[in-house]
Amino acid sequence: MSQTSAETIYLKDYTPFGWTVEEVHLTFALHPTKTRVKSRIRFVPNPDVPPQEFFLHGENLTLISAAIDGATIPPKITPKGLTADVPVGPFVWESEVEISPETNTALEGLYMSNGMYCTQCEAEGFRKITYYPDRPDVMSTFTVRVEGSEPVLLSNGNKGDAGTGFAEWHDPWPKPAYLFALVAGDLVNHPDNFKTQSGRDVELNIWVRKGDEDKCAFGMQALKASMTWDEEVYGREYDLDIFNIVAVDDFNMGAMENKGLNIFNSSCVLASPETSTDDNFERIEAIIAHEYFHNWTGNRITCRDWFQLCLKEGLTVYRDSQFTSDLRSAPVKRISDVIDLRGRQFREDGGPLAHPVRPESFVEINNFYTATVYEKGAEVIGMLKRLVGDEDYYKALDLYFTRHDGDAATIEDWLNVFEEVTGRNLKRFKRWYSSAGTPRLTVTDKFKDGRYTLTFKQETPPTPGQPQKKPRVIPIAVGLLGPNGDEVQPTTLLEMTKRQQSFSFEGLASKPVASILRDFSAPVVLEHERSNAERAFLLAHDTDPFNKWEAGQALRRASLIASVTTGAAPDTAFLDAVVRVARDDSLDPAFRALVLQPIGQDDLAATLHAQGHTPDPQAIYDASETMAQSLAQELADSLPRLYADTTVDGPFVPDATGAGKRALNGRILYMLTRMDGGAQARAQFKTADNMTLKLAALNALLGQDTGTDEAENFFQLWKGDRLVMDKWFAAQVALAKPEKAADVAEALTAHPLFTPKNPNRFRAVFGALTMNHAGFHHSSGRGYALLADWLIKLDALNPQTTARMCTAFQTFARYDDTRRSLAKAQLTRILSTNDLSRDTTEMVTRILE
Ligand code: 0A1
Ligand code: ZN
Repeated sequence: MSQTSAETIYLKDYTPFGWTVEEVHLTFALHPTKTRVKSRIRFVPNPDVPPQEFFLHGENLTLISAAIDGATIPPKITPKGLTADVPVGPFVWESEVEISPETNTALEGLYMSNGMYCTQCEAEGFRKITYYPDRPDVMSTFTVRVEGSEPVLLSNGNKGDAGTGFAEWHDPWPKPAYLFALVAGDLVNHPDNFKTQSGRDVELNIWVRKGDEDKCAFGMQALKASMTWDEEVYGREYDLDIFNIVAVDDFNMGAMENKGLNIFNSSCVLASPETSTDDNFERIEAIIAHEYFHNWTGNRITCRDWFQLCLKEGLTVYRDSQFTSDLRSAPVKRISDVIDLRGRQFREDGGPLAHPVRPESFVEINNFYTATVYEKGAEVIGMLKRLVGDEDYYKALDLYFTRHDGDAATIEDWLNVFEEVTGRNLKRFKRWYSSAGTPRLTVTDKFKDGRYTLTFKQETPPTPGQPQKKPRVIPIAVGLLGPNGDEVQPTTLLEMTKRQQSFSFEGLASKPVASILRDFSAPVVLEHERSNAERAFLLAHDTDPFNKWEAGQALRRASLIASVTTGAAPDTAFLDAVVRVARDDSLDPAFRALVLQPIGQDDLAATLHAQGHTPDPQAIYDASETMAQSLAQELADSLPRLYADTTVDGPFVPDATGAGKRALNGRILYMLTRMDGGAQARAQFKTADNMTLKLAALNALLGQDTGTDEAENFFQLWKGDRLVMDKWFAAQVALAKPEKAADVAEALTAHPLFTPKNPNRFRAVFGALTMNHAGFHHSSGRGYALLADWLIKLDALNPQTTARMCTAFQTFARYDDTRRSLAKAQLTRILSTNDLSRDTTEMVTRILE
């Protein structure tokens, strides 16, 4: 049976902790199964809070001793912590507990990864290390002594005493427990240093397992670039003498911003041209920046409670996307972000897991590290910046940093600084934080006597617990093009505040073509009936790169939907327009690659569903294949020339220019492989000296159901490299034909290198299966059953990753009766598993509701 006692936590129930914590002293005596943790904590009653029972969180701890002001006490142990009678005034709490890092497969708290000790405390992992008020609004300075035989012993803050078998660390900045970290192991470092804008020297290190030293240079460069960028753009300087990054192989998420000691999933920091693709490099750069930026947005100013998670995550994602735009190409970054937003966040917002950017309740907070909190949270900040303008945005941020430094803050605090700086009332805008669901924005237009009028209507479909929606403030960036393609109205921002609203442009000689929602100025679905000729016109002439790309997408989408619903052949307007873009050497290769990129099949299923159809995954797959084949045929004559043009001379440099050309190489090679039986891809596979080109070749072959020899060769070459092996596992499943995908995945689970204990490996196989849309949703139900089998196994080891992977089922209600009942049967089977975790129970329950 699943756990039924899980309690729901509500935002409205927030009450502060009754004490402040003035100092925390921790001593760790490390041992794989018997680590001892001693704590000494000074508590001072908070005069502003009515007296309350003294309660400390604690889970899976063996209490050895507890004392108050030096006198041993018998605390009362509860399933979630302990309570004790405490003095009326300040007191010193001491305790000693025993924990077992080696058997901690949940990867939360203190655990071991390949012989190395590491921690993950966000959101509520610290309570698995010692008894503590484990909540983000309790902040304190920490002094930590680590005792162990490992050569490297790390914790947060600055270095203190160290000697054989021990090291001490002191973090002078008060922090919540979720930012605590400890690492111990036989590690080697890639050192460097940084001088801050005020002239302070900071020691920088990336710590890795022996053998990975040659994969740190890029991460270090990204770290230094991030430190400089945050000084230049936000005026934020680093505040300790040392900044450490550690790479660990077993990690549930991407990385963690622990104060002065960031811990990274090794896949998000280790990079080399031979083993990493351009996408990997860009992601690593962004994640290093993201974690570093948290030092101010998350650490110096943290969250009052976990409902405010978007306060740090939305803002930090927004900041890291600004950083990538500045370092690379802003339009390419924007288009990629929107593809990701539609693929993950719109999907979440349109299904049973929809929740507001600031949720109002949760059972397990780990289930709310979502695309909505992160990516939509960042979009909301982007809209705010558009509405108030750059100057006021940075003024508001300065005020936020000065006023709230050292605080555990709320969304109200965040919006207040904007209201103060701009004099605006943001009450309506705040609905973006409280209302779930993606607004649909319909637009109609009218032209008369030189006046062009756009009328918008907004409507947000109901989401769980929110049947009715109030209108939101929607910033709509619009530009107008004249009949010859010239821009007659440069981008202007319309501020929509009502359910329905019209905006007019005067003095036009003829009816213009409107480019609406430029730069994707709001996270909405734009419904705009227009002719393919208009779309092709925009693809050719729009000066806004996002909308230029979007016009191509609209053409492609319309053609695919027609193919799926009526069996129509790919639309020639689309084929002609895309061929023109592909051949246009004046356009950025990265942009051309994005125009050539297929629309995700899950995204098409969502569109079909929204239009009232029942999506058939196999039909969507067939239409996508036909489209790809037609495009390859249309472009056939140019493919060899285009392919040759993607050659990048000289050694591999993971910058935007080279990456753009290689992205186009991947697209062209994919088409070429359809036409030449794989000859060029085989040649590229043999000669490629970097992973981007090698993997592009392997993918092109696997996509045509060939490449077995290359896959074997790849395996022999890279079987000693964990991260490259993840690519090998994933590629085979992702590119398998629908009817084979589940079999391929199942066979790979029997491979000696497969293990469910490593989240990266588990995700390589099952993440790839769930992203193989027609394979996962195959009418046999094999995809559903296989995933359910493994989720049940994984839940006993690692609830967090299990719960996260359950999201593959969140769209099940879109499909036909057969698929729906097959999926439902698997979800019900998962839910009836004995001792199912709270994490997974919550997710499956919400999906089934
Ligand atoms: N705060 C980190 C991500 C993170 C979140 C939760 C975790 O465990 C539940 C681990 C890491 C970030 O935004 O990068
Ligand atoms: Zn973050």
